[in-house]
Amino acid sequence: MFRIGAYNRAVGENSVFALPYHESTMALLILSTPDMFDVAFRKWVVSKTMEFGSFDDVAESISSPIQNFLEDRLEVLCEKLQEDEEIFEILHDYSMTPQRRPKILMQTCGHVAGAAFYYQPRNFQEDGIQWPAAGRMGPNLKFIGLSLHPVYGGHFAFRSVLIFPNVLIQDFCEKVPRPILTAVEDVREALEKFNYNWKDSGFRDFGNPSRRYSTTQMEFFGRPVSERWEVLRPWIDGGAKNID
Ligand code: B12
Repeated sequence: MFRIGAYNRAVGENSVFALPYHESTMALLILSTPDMFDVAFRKWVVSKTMEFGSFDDVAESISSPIQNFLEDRLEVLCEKLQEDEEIFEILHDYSMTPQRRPKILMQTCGHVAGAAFYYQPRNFQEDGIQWPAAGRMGPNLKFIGLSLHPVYGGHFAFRSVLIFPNVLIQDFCEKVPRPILTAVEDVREALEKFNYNWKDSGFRDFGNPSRRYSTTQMEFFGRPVSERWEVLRPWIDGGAKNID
């Protein structure tokens, strides 16, 4: 939980990312943990296969399975809030403005809420050394920061933020996030793995997480979107024995 004012102060009150709410407005950040995929999403894939008749039919009809699954799950929550006549706005990690700018910066939210420590490259530079080295990222890609969670390391994702414009929590004090890595070299290594080798999920293990993604989940998120459905086929074809 955090106040919009705390987020706006971090991104810069006059920045394009500042959100237009009273500074004491309550916001709730939703993260997904390893079980989101390995338990809940798996059940959803099985039920969709039964509904559509075959795995191939589901794969053909649903192009963004994780997004679709999360929308189904959040719909239940939103209906409940609407029943209670609560006014709220929901922003997702993938919510973009018409100019294709993220509507909300999830890593900043995570840090401000005290949920996950956000390691930003600019804080780990050294005088006289050019780090990160120029020219290693693909076209139009920036060397970006990484958030690490005290329990999950990098085995989690930010999903959504619920904003309640009528709920003002003036006296609330956000939690301070726990630093996960102490040595600057470890931070640089984690950031390099996240930016140069994210497909192998190695960055997720920094901070010694006690809960981790399954191999299926790591493979799924390491693949291009068009190849992801295929990773899930064993869930249906092989039954329970193919679940790790
Ligand atoms: C754009 C984006 C991409 C793009 C571009 C990535 C790139 N390398 O250029 C694409 C689509 C390619 C991409 C790919 C991936 N992404 Co991505 N991506 C994003 C997205 C939507 C926005 C990031 C962004 O543009 N930020 C804008 C810049 C300006 O923000 P910033 O640098 O933090 O600057 C702000 C802060 O510095 C703040 N600030 C200033 N001072 C201070 C002080 C403090 C204390 C604080 C807290 C803040 C603060 O103010 C600045 C703004 O004014 C976020 C989701 C989201 N909505 O946030 C996910 C996100 C960063 N991606 C994520 C991931 C996991 C990935 C992938 C690994 C996907 C995958 N398959 O699993 C890959 C590869 C990552 C990589 N290293 O490139 C995760 C990272 C999770 C984590 N643990 O940190 C995020 C958060 C999504 C999520 N659902 O969790 N991604």
